[in-house]
Amino acid sequence: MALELYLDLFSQPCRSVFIFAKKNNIPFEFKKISLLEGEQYGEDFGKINMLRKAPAIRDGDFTLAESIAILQYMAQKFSTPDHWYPADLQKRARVNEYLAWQHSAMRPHGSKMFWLKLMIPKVLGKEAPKEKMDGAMEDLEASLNTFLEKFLQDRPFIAGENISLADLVAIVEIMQPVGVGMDVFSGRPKLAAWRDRVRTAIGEELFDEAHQGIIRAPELVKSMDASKLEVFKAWIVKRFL
Ligand SMILES: N[C@@H](CCC(=O)N[C@@H](CS)C(=O)NCC(=O)O)C(=O)O
Repeated sequence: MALELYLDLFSQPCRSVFIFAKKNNIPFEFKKISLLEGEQYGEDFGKINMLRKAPAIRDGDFTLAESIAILQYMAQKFSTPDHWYPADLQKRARVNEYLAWQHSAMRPHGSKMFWLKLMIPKVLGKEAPKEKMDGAMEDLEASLNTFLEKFLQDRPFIAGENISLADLVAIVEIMQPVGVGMDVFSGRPKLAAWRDRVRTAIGEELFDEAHQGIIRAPELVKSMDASKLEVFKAWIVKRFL
């Protein structure tokens, strides 16, 4: 039986799981879970992931949450090419180092721009306060600088000569603010060159397929019925304002 992948490609960790499975020809069934429509709170999804977050997977009677755990599970189960999650102790440690860091830096900082720039105006009907935007921008810039100085340095990819899970997890997060119109690559030629290498390694068609939703996010969100997004109001105020 094929893996069931529960995904919404608006979500960065879902894109990494989607790209990894497709790139490695892992047979799977795409189970769309629409986060903005609140499908993660439904009874059926609760049985797949009680954390009520996407991505999640089902492999027979085994279910798994958390994108990093899912990527590692797929890499091991399907014996994907070594470069994704190298067996070499220190190369793997380099990948793990980035995967551990990004949870509390690149991920929240990229994601925050998406909510402040796009979702807050839509849900609350007003722009996010300037000081919140400025603070979020500072955090994102700091994460991008750390990414370049500490994690990428002068290497083609985070763990060396080849793409790994670390680059995949990084690119999907860095593309989130791009989706709301921020050109994070402008003025950062090393970052832009790395993005091009990652896109080529993944395959341009697959990269673009995974990101087409987020690139069109402003247009898609604009056409959404704001009353359906009411459920996010309290959460946004608590988390971002
Ligand atoms: N640490 C988790 C994060 C998953 C996560 O935060 N998913 C978000 C989308 S990017 C989600 O499902 N949000 C729905 C919600 O919080 O209601 C992972 O890497 O899989």
